[in-house]
Amino acid sequence: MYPQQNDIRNTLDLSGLWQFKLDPHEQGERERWFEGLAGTRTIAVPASWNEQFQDTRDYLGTAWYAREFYVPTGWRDQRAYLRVGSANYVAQVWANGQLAGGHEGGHLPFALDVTDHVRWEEPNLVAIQVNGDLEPTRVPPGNVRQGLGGFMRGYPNTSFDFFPYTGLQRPVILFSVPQDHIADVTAVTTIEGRDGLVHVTAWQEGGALDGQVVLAGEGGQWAARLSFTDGCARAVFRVRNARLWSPDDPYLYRLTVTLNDGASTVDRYTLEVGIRTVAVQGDKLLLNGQPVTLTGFGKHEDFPVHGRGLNVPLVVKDYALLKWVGANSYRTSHYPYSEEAMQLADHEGILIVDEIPAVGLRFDDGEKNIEARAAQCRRQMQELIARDKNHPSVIAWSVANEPFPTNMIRRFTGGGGEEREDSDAIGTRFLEEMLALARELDPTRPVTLVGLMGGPVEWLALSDIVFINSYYGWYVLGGRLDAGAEMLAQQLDSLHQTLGKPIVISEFGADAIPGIHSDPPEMWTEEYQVELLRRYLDVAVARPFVVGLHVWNFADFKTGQSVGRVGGMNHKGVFTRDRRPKMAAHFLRERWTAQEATAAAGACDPRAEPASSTQ
Ligand code: GCB
Repeated sequence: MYPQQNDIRNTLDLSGLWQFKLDPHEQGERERWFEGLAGTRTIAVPASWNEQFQDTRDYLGTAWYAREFYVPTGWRDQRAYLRVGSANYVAQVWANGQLAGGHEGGHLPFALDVTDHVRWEEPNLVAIQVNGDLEPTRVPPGNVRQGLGGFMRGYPNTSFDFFPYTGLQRPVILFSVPQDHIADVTAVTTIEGRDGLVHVTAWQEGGALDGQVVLAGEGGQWAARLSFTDGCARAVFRVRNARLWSPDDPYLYRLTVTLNDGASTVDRYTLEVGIRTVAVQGDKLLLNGQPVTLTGFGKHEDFPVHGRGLNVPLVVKDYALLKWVGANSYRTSHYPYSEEAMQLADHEGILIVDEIPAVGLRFDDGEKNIEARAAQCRRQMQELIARDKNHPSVIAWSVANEPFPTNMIRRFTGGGGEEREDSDAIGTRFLEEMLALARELDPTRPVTLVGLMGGPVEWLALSDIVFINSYYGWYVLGGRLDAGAEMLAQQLDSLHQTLGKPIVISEFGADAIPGIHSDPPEMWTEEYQVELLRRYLDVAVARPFVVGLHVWNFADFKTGQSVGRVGGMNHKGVFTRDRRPKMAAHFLRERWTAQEATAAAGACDPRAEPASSTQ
């Protein structure tokens, strides 16, 4: 659970300046650096380490962070936890020289019980060892053996198209809870007629206390007793004429769970709850029983200097720009984003497709590697759903981005890619397993995998909603916008005919270097980017089964260096990296905000070209 400061619980944010030291020869543990770091420099946390110094840009190996802090005396009777929001990729934590635990996986929080290590009335030392090496067994993978002898390979050698930022990228927080405490709360909402039902499950740890749950918001306040059996208790509230959560009205009720020992309140935790449902029906995506069309982007957590580090003002700015451009949604491509981003999405009514870092997966490098990645994907899926299950903004889980069929190159080059290979069958099992796990952990949301253009239809068929990345007019049929649009239309129609499910075009776009222009449009110009987006929007609008369009990308973002990435950047953003609009942003705004106007007027398809614009 996200740490909370209230009258009982405490938090101490350790963001700020830390000591930092690279450990390229892996000598730190042997030399007991966890007892104190010598010869350090000072670094900011949270932030990726790569751009804070010139010599750390491409360094992904082991490094150490350390800092001292006091624990408030008032916490003496409570349990204390150290919580790391994100350490990319693997971390070990020492408290006062004692190993407290570790974590693998770069974008999800972990909390370690440090109660027994705390020193009262004197400084405490925390040391965190982080390693961000790219390895085939990690998720996402890197340094994967590839054909072509390294020809045209990028640097660093990722299996994904974004810079492998490394370090303590989200806040490190010390928090305390009472000995007997609320361990978890789940709120699931359903709708019956005009009523909203809020189904609450609470878990307590340590005690056999009684509890109470109170829901408050428009229409009143509702309370129920929680009696725990085996640490678990349930309650259901019926909210008459509920004010439903939606992008137009992201209304949140407040749900407070308390534990008491008869005389006093022992623990308290408060959640914000949006009453809403998500469902797939035939080829429609429904929010609160009504068809919804996703407009938006694939994004990245990316900005100069702090890299992938949490930057709350940037989260706020990005959501303001999403609204400005008329977007209602985005995908957390290609890893879970900060908890603050999820909270703000709840407040602002942004619909989120929440993705684990399973990008660049292949199924042809041996059972050992494949199983290591599968284990990691399972863990990340469990941790992600545990973290984000209560956010009304999260409308779907994505278990992978562009898993790669072995015969892909042959599929592209027309060399008979239709025959199936063993590794495709391994891929099918892998993806089936991940989707089944997500469905089991959360039966209330649709699940998807994001397919590679031209990838196996049998993989797309496994999803509840078909997500497909599509680069006609760019990687395929580059320079040929009309031919690209024709291919897109054919592919969509054939997928719809075969699968009969709603389709989201989850990536499409063109790189555009800001300020480069041409008429007629040519690749890499702002005009070409606009014209490609226009064609995709036009093809989609004629197909009601296309329930979402996510442009790639919201903003330009940093990648490794390669021949396809000018200045080490992917320039498919409709905003520049510093959030200035390109022509494409203005174009989308014209299309997507006109959609609101026509929708409000009760007109036909809201995604249609506004009457005033010229073609
Ligand atoms: C994709 C990937 C994304 C890349 C994008 C591109 O299909 O999912 O991570 O950045 O293409 O621009 O090549």
